[in-house]
Amino acid sequence: MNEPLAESEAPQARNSALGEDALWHILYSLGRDNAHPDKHKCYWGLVLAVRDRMLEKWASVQRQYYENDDKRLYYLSLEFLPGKFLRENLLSLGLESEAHTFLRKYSFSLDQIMDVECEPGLGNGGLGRLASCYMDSMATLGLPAFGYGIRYSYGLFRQEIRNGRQVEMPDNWLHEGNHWLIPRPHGLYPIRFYGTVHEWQDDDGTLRHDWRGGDIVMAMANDMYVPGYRNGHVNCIRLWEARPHKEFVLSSFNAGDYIGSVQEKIKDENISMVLYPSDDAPEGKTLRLKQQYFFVAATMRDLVRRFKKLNKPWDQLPEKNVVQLNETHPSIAIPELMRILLDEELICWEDSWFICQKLFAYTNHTILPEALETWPVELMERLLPRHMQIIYEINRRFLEDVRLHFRDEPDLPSRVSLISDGPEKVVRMSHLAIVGSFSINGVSALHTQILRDRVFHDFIRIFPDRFNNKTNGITPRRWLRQCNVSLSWLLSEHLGCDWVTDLDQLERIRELADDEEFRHDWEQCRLTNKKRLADHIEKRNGITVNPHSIFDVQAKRFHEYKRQLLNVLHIISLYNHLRKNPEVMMQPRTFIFGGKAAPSYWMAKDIIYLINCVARRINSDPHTRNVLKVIFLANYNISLSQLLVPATDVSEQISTAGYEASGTGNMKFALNGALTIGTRDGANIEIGERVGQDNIYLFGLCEQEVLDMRNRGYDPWELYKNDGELREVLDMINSDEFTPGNPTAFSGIFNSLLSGGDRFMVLADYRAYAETHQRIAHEFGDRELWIRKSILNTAGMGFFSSDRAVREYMDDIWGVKPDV
Ligand code: GPU
Repeated sequence: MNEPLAESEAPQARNSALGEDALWHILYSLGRDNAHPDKHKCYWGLVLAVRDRMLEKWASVQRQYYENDDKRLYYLSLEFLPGKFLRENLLSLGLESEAHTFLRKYSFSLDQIMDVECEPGLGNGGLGRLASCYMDSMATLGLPAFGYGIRYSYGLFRQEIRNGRQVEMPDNWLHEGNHWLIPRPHGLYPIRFYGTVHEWQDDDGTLRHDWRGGDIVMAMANDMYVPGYRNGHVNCIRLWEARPHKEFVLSSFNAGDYIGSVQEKIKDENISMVLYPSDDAPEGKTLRLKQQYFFVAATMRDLVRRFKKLNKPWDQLPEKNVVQLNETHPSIAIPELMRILLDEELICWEDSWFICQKLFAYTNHTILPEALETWPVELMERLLPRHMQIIYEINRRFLEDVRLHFRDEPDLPSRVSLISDGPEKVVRMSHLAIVGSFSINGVSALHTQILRDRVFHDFIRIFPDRFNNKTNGITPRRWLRQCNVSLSWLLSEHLGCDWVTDLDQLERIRELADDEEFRHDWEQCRLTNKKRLADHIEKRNGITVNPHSIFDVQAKRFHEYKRQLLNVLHIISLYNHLRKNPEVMMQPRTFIFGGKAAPSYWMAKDIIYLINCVARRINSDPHTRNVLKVIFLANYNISLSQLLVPATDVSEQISTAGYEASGTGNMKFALNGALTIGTRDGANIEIGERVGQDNIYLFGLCEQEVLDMRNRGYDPWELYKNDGELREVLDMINSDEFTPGNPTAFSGIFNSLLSGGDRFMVLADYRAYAETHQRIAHEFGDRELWIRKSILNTAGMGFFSSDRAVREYMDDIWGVKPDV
């Protein structure tokens, strides 16, 4: 993303062997003896050799963008979750076998050296992982696209389980340095906070504004490269890191305040220090708003700098660029661009606003009211005084328009206002994003419908053409080809290799579901994956699980709406049933959980504790442990997910209908041949349509029924009274059954389900859930039936490729074209 090299300076493509280059780098780049490289040296040597090859391609692709005058896409996201790089990059660049040859010489496997790599946890969950899947597809489709985010020094915390409870440990992922990331210490951008706004008049007498003073923090780029799948294309994700402002530090030095100046330096670097560990529920802290503005301001500088080099008039900015906002987190980009155009480029309001509204597009990822971002006006006024003025002016003009067009609806302006009048005035970031964008999309059909009908209903009438749906997708490279090698081989044997970039090809295995030999091979692949997971569980948790049991997995962030509770309640009732009927034949089951809770989300942490207490009790009961196991895998992340996904028989997607915007874990499991037990929520509905209703287990209240039931007055105590099995389970939770000597350990959970009104309708869906599980256990026993369903799941999942999703964005929203 630096200046493109002139043709004569262009590097020559590498033609030495990958292994030779790795050895070269061990000596000359790492400064280590390369005579008998150990695992670490082999890993880092390989990384540098792979990186060389990516950089060559990247440089030529950048040159191409300029030469072809391409329209560029800027994808702004406060989170990215790329997972480990080495294997993925080898795969994309077609360098796997060369890497194997090199490693074999030193008796290492790729698996072994992958242990050296640490995973960048620069995101919380679905939203960050989606950004990474989309970056992969953009590179694979050859789009002129740039990812932008923050290089957090500390990623999402590492989760340990101690005495059954989550403990958060810092994730110092950069402690060894990281050669996948290239820092660019030259050409830093100054980013301002606080300060004051001065007014002045230009020669025409127009009132102008100038934001001055305050604190300056420098933004330094760190570039991370994303190769397309075997197409010679490489894009880049630019992650900004906060650096101290030199002059400021110097002036303090001169004043003799050495310690004071060092403290200032530390304060400035804080901005990019740590990722906020909340998901679907923003924390209204000043530092978070600083992070948002910091990365957005630096990004808009990059965009404007590149545009200016083209020497085109400003009204062509949206013809040559488009900015996709991943949630409202980067939506301060809208007033920031207004500020640049108005105050620095001295363009008039109307033209500036016209440019903005044609440039930005906004993706919404949640309808949870507590997750819709707002910022106190008072904070915004202090931290970003000019932006607050601009937001007021955007709002004034917008509301004037609304009043004009909707004369007979006097309440409408206050409902759609960018600023809400409560006890504390706040800026509603989603309203800002809607008013300032030409496209607003939801992430599944149901979610977009809910945005239309409820959450943004007023805006649909004001901007009917702006709203659209883009159902999420996942990259088949990481989520099938890489994580499920055995199944990938089987697929390629029958389909050829094109499915990796054309996932609809999977349809062609539908007919093989009737082929006994294919079904046998399919089952063997699944068993291999399950054994690998069983080994991992044995190593990590010291518990032996039966690879022939049903592997039932719920792996995702802990949130009440995702209802891990519903799952545990059912496990306890299965346990009760077994104890009461020791002679009963039951399909052996292994229930596996993984996921982190936000450190301040007490209820979610209690649910983790409950699962671990129930697991301890069940796993140690000699009467049940051959048929029932409960496993909590600590520190769920992308790497662990890659191990879980291909080994899962039953995928738990059981959010309260209407609450999960889309879900993407649901897609990963089904793509790998798991059967879903799920509610009619998010993308589950569309998965059902694609894989066939016979091949998915949908249960429980649908979104409308949830609303109706709540409106009618839902009383969880009624269910408690009438369902004896459920009551027994709840009473156990409300006693010291799982926490001997401490009967109140889970009273918070008990109360939330009963006196608290059961906001997420756990009890309401309980019976349907338990019955569905019974059907699953029965059908799992019929191997032919189950494997057939498993194959039909994979066969139907082509639609959920992120290549399809990105193509839809490209055609309907971005208007960018592949350049390969
Ligand atoms: N999501 Br908002 C997050 O992971 N974090 C967030 O802060 C917000 C949404 C998720 C949704 O919960 C999930 O349903 C969706 O699949 C995912 O974003 C990607 O769209």
